Amino acid sequence: MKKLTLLATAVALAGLAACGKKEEAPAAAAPAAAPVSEEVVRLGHVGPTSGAIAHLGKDNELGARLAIDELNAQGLVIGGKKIKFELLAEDDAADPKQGTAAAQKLVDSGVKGVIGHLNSGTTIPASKIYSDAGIPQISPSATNPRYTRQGFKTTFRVVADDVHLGGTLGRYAVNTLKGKSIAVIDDRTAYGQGVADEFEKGVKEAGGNVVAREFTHDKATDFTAILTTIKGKNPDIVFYGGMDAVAGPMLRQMKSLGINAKFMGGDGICTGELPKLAAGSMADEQVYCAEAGGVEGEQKAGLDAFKEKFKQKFGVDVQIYAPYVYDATMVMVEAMKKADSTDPAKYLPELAKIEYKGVTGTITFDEKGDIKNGALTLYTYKGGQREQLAVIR
Ligand code: ABU
Repeated sequence: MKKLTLLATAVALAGLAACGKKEEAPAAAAPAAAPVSEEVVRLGHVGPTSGAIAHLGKDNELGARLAIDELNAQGLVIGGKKIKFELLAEDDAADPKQGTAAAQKLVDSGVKGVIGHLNSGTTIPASKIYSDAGIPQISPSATNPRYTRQGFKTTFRVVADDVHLGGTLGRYAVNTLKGKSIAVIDDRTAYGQGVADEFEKGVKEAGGNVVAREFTHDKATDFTAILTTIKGKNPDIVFYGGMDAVAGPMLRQMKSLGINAKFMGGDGICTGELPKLAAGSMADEQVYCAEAGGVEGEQKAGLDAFKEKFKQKFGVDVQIYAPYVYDATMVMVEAMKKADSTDPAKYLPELAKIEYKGVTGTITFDEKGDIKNGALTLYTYKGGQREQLAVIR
């Protein structure tokens, strides 16, 4: 508006000057409009791009890169400035200490928002740093409920939490898979232990029987002792709360010990990589897991198109949460557009009340910052491929 007023004034002055001349001179050319200045807006992404689940951290990071590339191609003008987004991608190696160091580095670099982290164990401690700095954070994959229950105004999550995920899987184990005796293992991380606890509650709620509860850790490779104990209880289902990098070798060792139980897990094992990590030890329809989101009907076509676009651009398949990272980035920028500002204090209120139709469905947040009406997608594996069973709300 200011620019238009200046332009009109300049044209009017040129007109007045022309009136004062005795001889008709050719009309002066209108001054060129001042170029829109450019603002570089830094957005952070954090995930484990090194270590045992680097394939998942890279999957997430590529989701952010795709969103940033598309946003930059749009040539957005926010607050009167042409915006160029710059992605600052940090590796937290799924380690809580590295997670807080990465968070501090991003805050010090002046990011206007953060997408991440991937793991609950890194996302929760990092969230205090972002909250203290007033920087909005959207986790695309951390499912521990504690993350959004700390009273921070800056924390958001675009996936369902472990209460929903673990509880649903627990009831599914009893009601649908007809599990009579169920063993539960977790990796003692914020995610693994939390989702296993919720699974156990779901099993008990449905009248099922948990015959063993064991634990390992997120870097373990040998499960002989706990699997031997579990074998002695003869379970028909083994649930593992943890990530695919541990679940794969666990499945191999279950097979070599002759444990033929079904194997269940949350979103941490529900990846494209699991069959490779299990190295041929997964029978068809032996493994059941759930992604903490999902779409059906017409929306499914949008998600499928995203996966195709992702493969075209990066030459790899989506592992699990890249579409959620993409949407989280788009949602954050949508809030900036609505506020006409990239200032976190100004766009945060818009983010809290956003309604955005993304490739993973409609994103709106409740008062804690959790996605409203979050979905789960149940999967099994056949022929080494993830196969969708159902989307549940
Ligand atoms: N939600 C599974 C993987 C990430 C996490 O919550 O730790």
